[in-house]
Amino acid sequence: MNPGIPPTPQAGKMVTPEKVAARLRGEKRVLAITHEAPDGDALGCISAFLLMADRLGLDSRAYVPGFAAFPDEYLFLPRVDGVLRGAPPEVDQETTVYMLDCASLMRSNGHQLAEGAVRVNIDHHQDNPAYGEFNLLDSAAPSTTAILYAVFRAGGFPMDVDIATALYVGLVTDTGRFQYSNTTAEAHRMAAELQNEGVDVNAVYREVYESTPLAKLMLLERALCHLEIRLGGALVVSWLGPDDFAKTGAHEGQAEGIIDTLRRIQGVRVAALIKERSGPEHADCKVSLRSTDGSVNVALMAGKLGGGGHVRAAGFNCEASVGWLMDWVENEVRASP
Ligand SMILES: [Mn+2]
Repeated sequence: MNPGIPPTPQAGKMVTPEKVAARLRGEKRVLAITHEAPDGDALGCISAFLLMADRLGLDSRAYVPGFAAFPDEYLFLPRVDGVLRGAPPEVDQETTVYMLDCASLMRSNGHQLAEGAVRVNIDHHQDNPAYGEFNLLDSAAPSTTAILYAVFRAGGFPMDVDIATALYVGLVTDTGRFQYSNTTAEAHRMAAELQNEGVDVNAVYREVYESTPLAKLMLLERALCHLEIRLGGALVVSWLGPDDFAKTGAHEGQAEGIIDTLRRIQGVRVAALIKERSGPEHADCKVSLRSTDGSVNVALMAGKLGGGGHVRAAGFNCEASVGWLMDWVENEVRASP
């Protein structure tokens, strides 16, 4: 069998927050996993999960694929500094794996885990194929931390200010500071409840949105220089190459958020950012897609090249040139209704 190609996931059992809470309470060892190139929701989940595991007296670890540094704005979250990187860790029979915010097994290396590992899949991506043995999926949830919060509440688990803050970081970032279309009344209620637990909203704002390293802004400048407007303004596409990272001193994680600047441009329906990565072993591109009004389903687009995500935010990796990918995205957007 080719180890690079995962077996087709069989849809597993759907479970409730109460079921997951009961299971969690009875665990001995847990391993939390989130997707490569983690965002605020992914790292908020990891931090909140590990902190809660401590409070429940569980032996816990966390793993994120890849070696690229995490975005600076989330490094203040407790426990993210101890996350395992690189190849997936060994998992014994007594360990349950909690997959958090992972739309697919591929993007989280979950398919490389030891045979027989029990996976609890907790996620809000609408294209999640329920690959876990147990699945708690809610595509209406504004963030995966919101689902985790439902689990903690269902179990009557003790909250504290650090756990609440980690959950809040996932919520505030995945809702675009409570401005995206996934910002439900429930999202505001959760924010209010977390604030009652002691979350310092302004302190989180300063950590996440006002602690930008200069190198990151210089990377944005480069992305704006490479920007191309296509399809009469409906598509904005830009790219960053190894040179851009070298000249600014920025690392890959610092490209997060650039796509959100591109999508702000008047008249844009789809924004795309292509990051060209060249390593000693392989060169590939990481493509991020955003749909501003939801009229173009970028999750469907990303799915055609092995990626996935949400209707308005998706991505994929591809071994193709920047020029080819720009044209491919243009053709896809032109062909969509
Ligand atoms: Mn998320």
